[in-house]
Amino acid sequence: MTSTTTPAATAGNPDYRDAGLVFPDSFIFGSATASYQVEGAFDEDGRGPSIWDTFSHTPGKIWNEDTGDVAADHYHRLEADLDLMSSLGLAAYRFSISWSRIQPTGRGPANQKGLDFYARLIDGLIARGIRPIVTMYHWDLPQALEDEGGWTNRATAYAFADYAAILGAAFGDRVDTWTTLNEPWCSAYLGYGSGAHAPGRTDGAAALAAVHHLNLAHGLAILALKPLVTNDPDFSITLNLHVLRGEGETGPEAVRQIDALANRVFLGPLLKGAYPADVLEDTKGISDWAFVLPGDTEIIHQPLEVLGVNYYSTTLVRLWDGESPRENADGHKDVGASPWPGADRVEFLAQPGPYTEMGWNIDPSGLEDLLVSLHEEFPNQPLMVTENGAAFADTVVQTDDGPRVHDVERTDYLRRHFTAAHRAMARGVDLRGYQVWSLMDNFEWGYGYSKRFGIIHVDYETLERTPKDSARWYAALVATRTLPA
Ligand code: IFM
Repeated sequence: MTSTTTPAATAGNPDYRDAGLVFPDSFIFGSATASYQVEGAFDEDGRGPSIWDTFSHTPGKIWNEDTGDVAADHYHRLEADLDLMSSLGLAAYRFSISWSRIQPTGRGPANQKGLDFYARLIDGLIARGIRPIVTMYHWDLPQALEDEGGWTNRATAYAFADYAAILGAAFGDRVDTWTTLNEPWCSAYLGYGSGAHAPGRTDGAAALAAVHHLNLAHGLAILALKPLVTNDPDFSITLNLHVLRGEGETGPEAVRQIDALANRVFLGPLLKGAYPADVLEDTKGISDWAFVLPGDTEIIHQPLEVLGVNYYSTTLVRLWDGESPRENADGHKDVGASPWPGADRVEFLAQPGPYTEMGWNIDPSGLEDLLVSLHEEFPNQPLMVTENGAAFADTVVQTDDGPRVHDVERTDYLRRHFTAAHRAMARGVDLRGYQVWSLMDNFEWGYGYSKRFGIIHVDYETLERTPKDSARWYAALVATRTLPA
């Protein structure tokens, strides 16, 4: 998305700590999680294995050999977690549905116990006045479908549409927002390109096929859902668009290449009904894109009531000169192959701090830039921040008021990013809401339980929940709609 030739260009107050900003009454404050990251109960009530069960149980793939078998045990602690959301005053909860809880092998009849769990969740939210924002797919593909080729197989997109129809028939009267996919960039390029994520394949051509089949799955799912819903929901998809900064003379060309692979390969078919010509050209040595069949881009190009945007940090790139030691701050050398098919000359540069515990630079100007540039390119497209938050090393301290987590850095991170969002709205962006990542500490994929993103602390021994100071700060923001000092 947005590109500049100087890193971290910030207009106005570079601190992004404006106080007293007021969000409109209609603004939807919420928080987000994902099924494999929080639910646990991996083999209960008929749930089938997903690619993340297989991957996390493969030695060497996850920090400390952690798995999502128990995770935050949300499956068994649903009522208490719903009460916690209510105590924070959340207007929305963004969660994902585990496909293999609904269809254990990704095909065939619905597993009633899986549907029952999500019915309890959705009804529990509605009873508390919290909008259900459903993500239908947050990376946990049923393993049986991966055994048939996963997202490299066109049939997976059609299986996803069948799954969408099951969800539509079960919950199509009461879901507020249907989000088809979360961050298909990660599913395609980390899952099939770099191998850092499940299913762990390292094949650039497979990653590009996965991109297309994920896009196709999105369109097919909306077409399957629409006739089944009886309320008036929003249809959506969530993308982790890359905010790109270019360094030096070759910056603009490096930005173009990564923008094509990371952003426009999704935005093009989704919002314009066509793949960008340059991405096909840049990757022609890897794939002929013969998997795009006539009519596919029309299927993908469905109206979206809201586009979900996940933002954490910025990316700084230039082209490698072929001689100097090569920089690679996006870390893909650590995991083997590149997640960027066809962009072999792009170098990912370290950026100025401060950083979160993930090593990601903190730059709220990137969120403002991203929202404004999306608005400029797609002026009639409403947006929602569907994820933003930060991992920091938290400690629980005992106080006279009971256990507390004084997560000053996370609170400051959120405050600065809410300021950025508000500034974007002041510049005309139609931003409908903001879902903080994450409601509670959880399984952070390859990092296992070593990174804590929650505004609620989870003790992984006792599974006890402790709202952090950031949760108290957020509750005050939600209650007053005004950014506290
Ligand atoms: O935890 C993830 C989430 O599953 C997808 N978006 C980024 C988060 C932090 O890495």
